[in-house]
Amino acid sequence: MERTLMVLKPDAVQRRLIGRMIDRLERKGLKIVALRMLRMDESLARNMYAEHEGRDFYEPLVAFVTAGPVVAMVAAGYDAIAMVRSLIGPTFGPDAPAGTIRGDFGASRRYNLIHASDSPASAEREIALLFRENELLDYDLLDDPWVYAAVDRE
Ligand code: FUP
Repeated sequence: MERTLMVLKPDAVQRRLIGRMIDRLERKGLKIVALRMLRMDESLARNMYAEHEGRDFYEPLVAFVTAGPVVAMVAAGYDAIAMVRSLIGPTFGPDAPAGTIRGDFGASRRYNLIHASDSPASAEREIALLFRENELLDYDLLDDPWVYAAVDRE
């Protein structure tokens, strides 16, 4: 199983969307293995988005994600990284198709509601930034045998 990090950003918290966003991940079949609410400080935000340092949107992005509480979570599932990326949709609401989180809830080119890891390497790095290994829970969900068939587990 793959693990991926998601951050429900300050606009999602302020707009009372976190329940509906988590619901979409759960009903897809993803298993939440860690979840906590926090206020990102500047150094955590800069570190999380280090690959964008120097870009014109970097400072506004850091200001945005530190502007209020966020919900950080780790989900596990087969192919979880790609699956979550397709659930959240393209970076900005105006471009994101209906049916995706950003497409259904977002209308901004700055406030884009959710972050999700885009590769196994970034998932590993980002999970370590926000959670300790012993905070990632290892447990079974009773419906897993009906969420995934044998072919999905190969
Ligand atoms: P995504 O992976 O879809 O979250 O998007 P990127 O990794 O390309 O960008 C990371 C964050 O930078 C996005 F959430 C939003 C922000 N960003 C901008 O504000 N302007 C841009 O032109 C590109 C990204």
